[in-house]
Amino acid sequence: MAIVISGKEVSAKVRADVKKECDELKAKGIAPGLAVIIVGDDPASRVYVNNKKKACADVGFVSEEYALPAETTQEELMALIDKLNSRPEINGILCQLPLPKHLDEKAVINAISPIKDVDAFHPSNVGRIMIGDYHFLPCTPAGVMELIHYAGIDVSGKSCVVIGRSNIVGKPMAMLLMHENGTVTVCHTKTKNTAELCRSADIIIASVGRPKFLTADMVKEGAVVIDVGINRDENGKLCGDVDYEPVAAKASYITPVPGGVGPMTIAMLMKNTLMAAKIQNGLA
Ligand code: BQF
Repeated sequence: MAIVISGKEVSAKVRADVKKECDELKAKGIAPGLAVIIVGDDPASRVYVNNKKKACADVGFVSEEYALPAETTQEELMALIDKLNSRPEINGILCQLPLPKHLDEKAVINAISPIKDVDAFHPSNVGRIMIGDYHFLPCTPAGVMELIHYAGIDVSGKSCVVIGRSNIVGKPMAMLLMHENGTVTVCHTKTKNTAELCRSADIIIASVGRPKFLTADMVKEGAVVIDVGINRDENGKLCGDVDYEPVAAKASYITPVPGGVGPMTIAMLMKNTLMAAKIQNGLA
C-alpha cells in the first residue's frame, strides 16, 4: 500500500517559509506584489485566481486582481501588461490561461517582463530552464519536484515516464527530471505503447487530463505515481488522471487529488513571487 504524499501538508510548509522571508523583506521596507489578470468568466479560472489571491494574503504579499471582460481586446490587454511591467511595486505578473479564443496567448506571454514572469512561461525563462540557469521554475513541475524531494525519493538513474507534453507541465517536467539525472520518456497522444512504457517506469507523472487514465495494470509494483490531473468525474467531483485505489495498492508513493500537486502549484507561485521581489530589489 502506497505512502500518500500530502500536497496540502508540503504546500503549507513552503508557504510558511515564504511567509517568514516575506516578513524579513517587509522589515526592510519591501512588500512583494503580484498582479493577477483574468479575462472572461471561466469558472475554473475563477477558482484558481481566488486560490492565488488567498495564498498571497496568507504569506503577506500584496495582490492586485485585474478581472477583464471576455470582450477585452488584445491592445487593451497589452496596455495593461505594459503598465504593470513599469510599476516597481509589482514584482510578479501572471495572466490566467486559457484566454478567450480571440486573444493571442503567445503575444501576452511574450509581453510580460521576464523578470516578473512568475509562471516562467516567457521564452527567455523557458530557455533558461533548458540550460539549468534559471530564477523561476514553472509552478506545477516545480511543485512535483518539491513533493518528490519531501518524500525522500531519489530521481537519479530512475526511469521516469511523463504522460503529456504540454509547454506548461509535460515538457518542463521532463527537463526537471533530467536535471536530477532521471532517464525520461515522454508519452503523448501518438505514443503507441504508453501502457508498456509506464509498466517499466520507476516514477510516473500523469498529466493527461483524463479521469482514470492511469490504471493499475500500467503500474509496476513499488512505482512512484504523481497525479497532476485536475478533472471532474461523472458526478462532478474533482479527480486526477489516476485510477486511485487500485493504483495506490501497487505504488510505493502516490499523490491524491485534491490535495496533491494542485496546492503545490499555488505554493510554488508564492515562492517565485518572493524570488522576483528579491531580484528586483537587488537581494538575489
Ligand atoms: C487541490 C490549472 C489546469 C489548467 C489551468 C489546489 C488548485 C487546484 C487543485 C489550483 C490549475 C490547477 C491552476 C487544488 C491552479 C492547480 O486542492 O487539489 C489548487 O488552484 N491550481 C491554474 O492556475 O491553472 C490551471 C489546471
